[in-house]
Amino acid sequence: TDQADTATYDVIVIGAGVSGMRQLMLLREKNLSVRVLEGGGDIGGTWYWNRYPGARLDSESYTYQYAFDEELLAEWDWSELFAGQPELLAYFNRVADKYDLRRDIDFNTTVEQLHFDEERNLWTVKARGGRTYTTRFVIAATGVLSALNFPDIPGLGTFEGEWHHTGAWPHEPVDTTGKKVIVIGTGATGIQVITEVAKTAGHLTVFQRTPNWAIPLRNRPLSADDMAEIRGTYPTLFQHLQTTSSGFIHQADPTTSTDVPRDERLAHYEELYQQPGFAKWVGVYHDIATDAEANKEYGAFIEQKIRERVHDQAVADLLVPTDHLFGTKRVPCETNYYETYNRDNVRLVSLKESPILSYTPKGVLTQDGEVEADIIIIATGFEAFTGALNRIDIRGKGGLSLKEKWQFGPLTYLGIQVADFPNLFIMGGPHGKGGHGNSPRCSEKPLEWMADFASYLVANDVQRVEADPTAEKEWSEWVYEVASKLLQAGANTYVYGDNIPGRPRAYLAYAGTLPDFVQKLDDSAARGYEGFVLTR
Ligand code: NA7
Repeated sequence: TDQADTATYDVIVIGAGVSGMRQLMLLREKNLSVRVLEGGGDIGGTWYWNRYPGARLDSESYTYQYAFDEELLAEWDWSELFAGQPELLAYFNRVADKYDLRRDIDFNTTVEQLHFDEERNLWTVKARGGRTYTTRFVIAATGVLSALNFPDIPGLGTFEGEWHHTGAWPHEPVDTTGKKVIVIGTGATGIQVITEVAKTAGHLTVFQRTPNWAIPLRNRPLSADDMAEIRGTYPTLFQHLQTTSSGFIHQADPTTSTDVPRDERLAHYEELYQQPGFAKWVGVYHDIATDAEANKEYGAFIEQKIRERVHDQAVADLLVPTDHLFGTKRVPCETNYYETYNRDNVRLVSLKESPILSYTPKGVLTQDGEVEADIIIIATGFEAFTGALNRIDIRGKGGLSLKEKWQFGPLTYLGIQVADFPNLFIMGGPHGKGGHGNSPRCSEKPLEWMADFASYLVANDVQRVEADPTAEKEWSEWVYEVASKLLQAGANTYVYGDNIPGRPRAYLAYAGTLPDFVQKLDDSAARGYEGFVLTR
């Protein structure tokens, strides 16, 4: 039965994750009428859905929190340098409670349709189950890694055991103790879940399509003294994080590797290897990201580390990446991941040598035979950047579908608007910086900018705002051009969409820096929202 929400909102925000929650607060401050629609049963987005064992930050916890509320910053203690999912969800719940966010959010409300009414300049939003809403503006805070990717393997319905995608993990704990478990996928998620499940499973089989360059997380508990020290940095920390390229605390080393003598270089790599988090990825000599030769030397160093940690060199051979250079795909952080393959109860199967043919009632059939399982864990990631939007039937002017418009790759202006889709804004999607990198830092300024813009549009009675097609063309071409110069252009990665067969290969992220991106938003606003066409 169709239920209509009879209000006409100024803004509907889709998604109550890390970005959507903050967007709601900011729009409230502007006294706009806002409703947030969320598919999940509660707030938290990524941290609501990804409850799998081992789910954890690879950003330092204190860099990942909201920066706007001094009281909250003073009160909240992080228990670990890299917080786990339960602590993160508790944090976002604390925020939602403090700001009474839930009163403006409809949960279990998965948006399926967004249709633009050209006569009235309003969007009609239809959720699963039939409930409809009317709004002037829509802000999609739908996340860049939220649309689940299921591998194209037949027969899942015939499997008699339990199966779970890591990105839609049940709320009740899944007991893997003593069980036969299969994990499919060895990305950042797979690596976390494999390490954790191996500790208790009776037997674990890991199906690996492509090995990744993983680096030690080096997590540790934070004491009261640690927190006091960290808190002392807050006044400047959050400003500083706006100056780094992706909102991480680590920054590329301006030194060129070849300017440093080889033994000094290698000693430096050893030092880096002992440091926590992305120091070993984001914080390396700058040319490791751009010069293939410099990169290969560093890759050889990491390879040696992997080989030292894995007893069986035939297994190590499978774990060392050969298809892509270090850091050209998202580098997973790990805690004893490589040592996991030294356990008697763990077996690594390379799908290159032994592809999966189907699921069966008892497990998974590969070319080399059947592997039985009580539980199958599907850690195959997401249809990144565009998936969450493409799964909604979005129709702009003349009934044009967004999915069709993007069939060869995304086209946007600033990653925020799409020509022919008036009054629709994207906060965290393709070709924008918000929502990617150290996500809360990258989205912070764009969300503030967006609230200012929405307020301006309402105050000035703007009926229609859309990306200027020329601005869209220039922005898209620029993004594609900048990306083509990175070493990353040589890797198959979700950043190019080609982790999923049949998806067009097109660069989906934003290749510039966070401060550059924020500057571009501010410049547009300062010039009366240049690049956007406003109709009163
Ligand atoms: P990723 O990084 O996309 O990893 C997915 C993994 O699943 C990766 O190892 C894939 O292999 C593998 N995969 C995907 N499709 C298949 C099929 N059909 N068969 C076998 N294996 C497959 O997703 P994650 O969830 O790990 O991480 C996503 C982000 O979330 C991450 O960056 C963190 O920021 C959090 P491939 O390498 O494509 O060959």
